[in-house]
Amino acid sequence: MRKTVIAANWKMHKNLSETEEYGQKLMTLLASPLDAEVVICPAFTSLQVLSKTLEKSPVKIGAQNLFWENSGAYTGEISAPLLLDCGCRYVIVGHSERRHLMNESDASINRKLKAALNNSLIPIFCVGETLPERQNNMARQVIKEQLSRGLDEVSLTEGKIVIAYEPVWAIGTGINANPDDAQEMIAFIRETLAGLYNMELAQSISILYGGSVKTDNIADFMDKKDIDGALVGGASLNVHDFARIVRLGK
Ligand code: G2H
Repeated sequence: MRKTVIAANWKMHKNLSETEEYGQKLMTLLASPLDAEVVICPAFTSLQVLSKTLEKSPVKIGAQNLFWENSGAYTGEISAPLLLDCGCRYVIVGHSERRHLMNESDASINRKLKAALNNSLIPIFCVGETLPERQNNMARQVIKEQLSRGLDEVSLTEGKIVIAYEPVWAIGTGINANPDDAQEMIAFIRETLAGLYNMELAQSISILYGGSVKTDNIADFMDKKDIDGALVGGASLNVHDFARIVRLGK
């Protein structure tokens, strides 16, 4: 049985008071037992306050990025031990906004995945093709390369990583992927993981869909057999919408 994971990616939104208010409201909205693992990934500046606000709740905290060294003269960077100290259990690695806006390469993503795993943080490793890549029938090849390069020499055991399939053309555009297409690509990701590792491990890894997930489409994604949850951006900023997505995503 794979774990259902519903993760919020707040991106560069919410100040400290908005974070605290959201956390308190979420506690009341998700007071009854949860079927899914719920993860909130706020900006670095909100990690500590959110972790404190949610300390009595089963909701987990994640960061949106990390640096691969544990400490040192790396101005502006944040390490895995610093994230753990703020209460993080998860960290997003390789989000397309970082790949495209900050020029993150598969090689740097690989170092970040290793740093997260070496420090017992669970990476939410994002992969996804752009629209031209999809239109040129290159989606599978791109995803396969992102997975094999990102996971190069990464040893994995059950429960240590979550993968998110986020087609770049569906991110923040309001245009979600067709759930059948998402299922097909996520099944392909699982097949690729089976080739890189083994079928048993591939079957145990939770693979999420991300890209314009909302209250009115989450159930269609969750109906698909290989889709184990969602990485939710814009719709996670409203606490009522996010709580609804969590309940619909079980
Ligand atoms: C994709 C997603 C969250 P949104 O970036 O990672 O954002 O749901 O706004 O498309």
